[in-house]
Amino acid sequence: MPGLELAVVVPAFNERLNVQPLLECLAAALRGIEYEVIFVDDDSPDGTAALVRLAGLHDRRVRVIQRIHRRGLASACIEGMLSTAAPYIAVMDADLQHDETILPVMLRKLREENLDLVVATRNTAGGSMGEFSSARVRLSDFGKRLGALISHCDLSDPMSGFFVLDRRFLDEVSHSLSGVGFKILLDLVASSKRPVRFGEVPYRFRNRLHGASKLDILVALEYLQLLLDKLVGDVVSPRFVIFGLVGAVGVAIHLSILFLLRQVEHRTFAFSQVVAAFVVMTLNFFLNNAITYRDQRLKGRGLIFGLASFYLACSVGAVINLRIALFAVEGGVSWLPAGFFGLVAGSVWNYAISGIFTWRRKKSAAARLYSGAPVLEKPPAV
Ligand SMILES: Nc1nc2c(ncn2[C@@H]2O[C@H](COP(=O)(O)OP(=O)(O)O)[C@@H](O)[C@H]2O)c(=O)[nH]1
Ligand SMILES: [Mg+2]
Repeated sequence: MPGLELAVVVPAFNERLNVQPLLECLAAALRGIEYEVIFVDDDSPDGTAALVRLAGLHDRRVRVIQRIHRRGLASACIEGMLSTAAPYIAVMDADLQHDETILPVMLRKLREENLDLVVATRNTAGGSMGEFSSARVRLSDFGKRLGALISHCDLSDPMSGFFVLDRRFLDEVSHSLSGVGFKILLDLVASSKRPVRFGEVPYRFRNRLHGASKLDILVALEYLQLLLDKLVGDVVSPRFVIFGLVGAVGVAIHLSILFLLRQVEHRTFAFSQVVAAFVVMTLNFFLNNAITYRDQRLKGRGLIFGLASFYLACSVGAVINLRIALFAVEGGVSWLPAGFFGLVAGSVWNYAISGIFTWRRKKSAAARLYSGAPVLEKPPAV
């Protein structure tokens, strides 16, 4: 029996209606190729995972990785790619927007030209952007230019989510991947320490038949996070940079409220300072929950506990800020750098403590199950 040649990794969120049509399209397009299809589902409420498992009962080439308490397109693709033994790996969307009939062409090109990667591109001659709004095309062009800067790779469609790669290339870059946001292709090429050998195959981007796009404004922020990680990720965590930016907005708002209450309302300094601090802590909490910790966003009761722990963490942070600044001033440092040191120390504290208590990762069911189990000295014999 010929061995497995190609794995098709399909990130999916609420794509129930597209599962069966996609499997049929792949079966027709990949006739003669030994392949498997791996859906990576983030616990879609519409039951996508259960449906894929049902399909897997009748077709052993089909399986699903169901991730609980997780979200993210790029990280889903990475986990799918790492889960297969196939020497060639394709990534494509579940929504039938990617034209599966060009997969054999891409695979042949990858093999015959000994490439790392073949990308299906939407905007070279012969390809098309489908019915995208002009604003979205402009945004995509802007992102593309930024992406080219960090990836040192002249892809004509670096935002494409449809490509085939050689497993050896994946192994080369897997430890450097950021796994943030929507742009897995950019992540892959920007993680390479050497020029990537790539090819391109144009295709016509189809319109969605079922389900809705998951792209929203926060995806743009995640893209920024990916760029940050690729630029400064070795030095400082991009999450900390975003936390710091949210904090900087907070400082500006704090000073504005203080000014308003003191100068316009003529309130006492202590009152104004306390009101400003509470408004800003609350605002920062919700901004961090929506942006910085988007992947671990707190909801419902968790939101209330989270807010309370954030108030507590930031109050201690404020004391540390003040102590350090005063200490520096007493040591002869002038007030501006002293204030800055205090602010940085307070922010590092807030970031560290809120990361541990406010947005602590939920323990997965598996982790809870195994937490009491003895640690194996040696891997079990297979
Ligand atoms: N596992 C997983 N898949 C996702 C997530 N967000 C989007 N997807 C899937 O990724 C693919 C592309 O998303 P889509 O919303 O169609 O993006 P668009 O084509 O750029 O509008 C689709 O197959 C989605 O179901 C996610 O958070 N987790
Ligand atoms: Mg889509």
